Amino acid sequence: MVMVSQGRLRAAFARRLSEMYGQEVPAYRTLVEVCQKVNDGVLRRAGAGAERLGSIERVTAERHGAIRVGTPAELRQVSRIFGALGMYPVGFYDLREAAASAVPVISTAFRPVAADELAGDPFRVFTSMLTPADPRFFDPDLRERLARFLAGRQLFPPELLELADRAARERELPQEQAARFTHLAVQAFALGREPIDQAWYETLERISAVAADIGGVSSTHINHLTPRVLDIDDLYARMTERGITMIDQIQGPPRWSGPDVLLRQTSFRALAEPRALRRPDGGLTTGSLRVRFGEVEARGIALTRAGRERYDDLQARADTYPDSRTDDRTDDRTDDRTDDRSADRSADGRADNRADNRADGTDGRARAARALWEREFPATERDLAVERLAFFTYQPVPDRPRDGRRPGTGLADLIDHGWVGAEPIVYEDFLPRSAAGIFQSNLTGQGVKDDSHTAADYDSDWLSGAIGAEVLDPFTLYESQQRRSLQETAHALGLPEIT
Ligand code: OOG
Ligand code: NI
Repeated sequence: MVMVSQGRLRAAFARRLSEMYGQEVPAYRTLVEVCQKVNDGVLRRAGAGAERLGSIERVTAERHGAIRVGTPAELRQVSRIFGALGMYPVGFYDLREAAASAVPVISTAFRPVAADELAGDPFRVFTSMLTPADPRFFDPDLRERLARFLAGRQLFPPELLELADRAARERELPQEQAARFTHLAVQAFALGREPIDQAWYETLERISAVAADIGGVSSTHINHLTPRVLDIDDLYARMTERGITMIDQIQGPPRWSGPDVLLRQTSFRALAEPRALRRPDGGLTTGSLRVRFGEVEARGIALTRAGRERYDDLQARADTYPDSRTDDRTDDRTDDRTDDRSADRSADGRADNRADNRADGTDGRARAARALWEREFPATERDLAVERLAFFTYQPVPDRPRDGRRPGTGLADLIDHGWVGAEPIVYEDFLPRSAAGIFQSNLTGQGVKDDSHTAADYDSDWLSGAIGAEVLDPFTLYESQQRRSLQETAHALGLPEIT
């Protein structure tokens, strides 16, 4: 019997999901096509350097999706399905606080955690769950009606869940069952065709478009599927040239001359899609809803807690810059300097200035952010490593000095004297502020959030309990990968430890 491993099952699912989404959302196909062109270009210009943060095979296949569910019971089922694919909940995101408009959800991301699984196919799904217990959004009556509606729907057929449990238990499925699992799973995440109760949908929409998208329909759906691009500024410019209106900025770190860190994302607005609606009088009509959108991302090096604090601080300071397009001229000095440095950047095959003019060159805040980064954020991988601001795996350099000298134990010395090499660890997670920005850019209205009520408490432990599996801490995962490599390197060099 031919068996399909969890890793291959995950890759197959990601591929099939992408085919389904491409059929349903043509703009997604354009996005993938443009990503491909950009990535080919970077590969041509930068050669092996383009693969510093993952092989081109990984990057080409790499996607993340997002889904939203209503209850802990639904979330547990999602967890069983992704568990079959070797994906586990990592990270807790509270978007109720991160977003300015009403986004009544908490989230985690299901993803592989082992380095070899991530290198194979890192498919991940940002998964949000409604927070009906939060009185800032829902009054007792609506909470009750929501609970009743959600209890009455079935997102996943029992056969899918049984196959999922088997795959998780046996860590593989026979080919035939694997095909059936993939088919059912892809279907479960397609856009629902059942008529939507218009009055109920609109009731929820007044509170929050996200609440309506989750609790107003009888199924769940992938609301975007995000490819990975190696030069997001170039992509932004090309999409704009093709007449696709992107949100007005790229979320995350600014474009700058130093290493890519964390995550940069941008998106285009959900397209209006026809949906069957059931009117209050029982008749059917066709309406249009905007629930599926396009997003693209560039990934960088994972930051340590200290690095992340540095990042958050720089972002907060950049935010205080007035967002005005007339500020450009006041900033000339900064501009000269950053332009000098971006010349180096093109030399190693990165974005040219073309994208800069569009994506952030006309935006005072983005330029300020960039200037701030050029001034304050370490500009080399080496500095990020020795200042313990980013995560790396370390290994002994094969042709290290063999002159009989004993190396010291300090990381900086070991790197600088050619004993130890550092490979960046890719950031595999999400950023709450960017996620909130993505949610927000797709909402039709602000919704209602009544701050005279106290927020309902939800945290990572609560979510672990709801899922029935521990929500893993991303920092701990990166940290242990780095620590293992430091221990092995120390051992290989005959050192007691590396400090
Ligand atoms: C999820 C938005 C978050 C990201 O990439 O930050 C997200 C959603 O809209 O359901 O996918
Ligand atoms: Ni996303």
